[in-house]
Amino acid sequence: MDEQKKNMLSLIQPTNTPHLGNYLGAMQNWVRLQNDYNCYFGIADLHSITVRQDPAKLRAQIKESYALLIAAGLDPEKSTLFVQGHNCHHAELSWILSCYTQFGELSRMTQFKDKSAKYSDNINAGLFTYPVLMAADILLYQADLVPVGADQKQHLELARNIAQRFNGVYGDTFTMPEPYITKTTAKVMSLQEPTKKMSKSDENPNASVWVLDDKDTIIRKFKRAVTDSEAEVCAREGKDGIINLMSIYSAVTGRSFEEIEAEFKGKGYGDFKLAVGEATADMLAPMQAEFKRISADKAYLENCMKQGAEKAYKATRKTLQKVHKKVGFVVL
Ligand code: AQP
Repeated sequence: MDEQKKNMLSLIQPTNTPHLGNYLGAMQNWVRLQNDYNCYFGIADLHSITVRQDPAKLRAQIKESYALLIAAGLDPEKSTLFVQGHNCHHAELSWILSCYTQFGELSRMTQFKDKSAKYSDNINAGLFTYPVLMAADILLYQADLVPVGADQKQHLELARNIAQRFNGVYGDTFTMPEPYITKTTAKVMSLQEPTKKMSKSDENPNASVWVLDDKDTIIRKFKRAVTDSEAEVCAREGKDGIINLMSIYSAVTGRSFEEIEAEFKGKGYGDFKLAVGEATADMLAPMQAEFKRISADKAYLENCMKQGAEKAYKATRKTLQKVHKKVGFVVL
């Protein structure tokens, strides 16, 4: 760990194969950030079981997501790449922090309201206390910065409130985390309902582009993307589908909206959708090839996971001991 650098932490849930939104909004940025910060990037397996998972599938997805982080360009030597459940400190701090979190605070979390409506047959306590575990993830690593999407802002605010409360009672214990917003973190929307974000749990097979989809599948999904009845590629109000495709094309090619409008002036949506599909598939191809190569080397992956677990454990031991001392536990 470089003391001069700030700490950054972010996790991804292994609830499915990551989609294009996870890649453009998170993974790609993480790769850019790994040289400038002490980075802790992890697979949030503990969070994922708030929704019922098939055990064999979950295990495969944890390994797949972990391999994808490396395939995307994260260096396990430079950053700490870990699986959350491999470091028991997360669950332990989460319990302690839950005793410093008010029931009312958790009741106000919009994600709890949304998810309990979506999974009404399984409104478990974990779904309710999920933000406390997220606070523990962040505070455990003394994270200065947390790259968050708009959907996670409320949870980060709660983590800050918990830290402030704890520090207020016991003196400086936790670093106050700040949100890290990158310019390129455009939210990728569903290809079928462009007012809804692209999501791992979307059941419509044409709504999300998975980062491991092959070129033909990617192009087919873009061709079926919901747009509008006009035929003009431009970012006007009410053209959510086209704006989403323009944002994706812009993120993938680096072109501005003006340049995109000029490129497709006088052309139909068919040409535009094909171009977005091809550019996306070409961007993902090197990561897919690298994923194939890494996944074949099971010993390498397991070794990286073990090293990541050790690094994560070591990085967080001091914080947890400090917390134990402050609350009055006997530290051996
Ligand atoms: N659509 C998106 N556009 C841009 N960024 C996104 N992220 C998620 N969806 C989009 C960012 O990806 C990181 C990891 O997210 P996560 O695994 O915690 O998943 P999530 O936010 O719960 O997203 P999903 O994929 O929609 O999962 P489900 O369907 O299970 O709720 C985060 O940095 C997130 O902002």
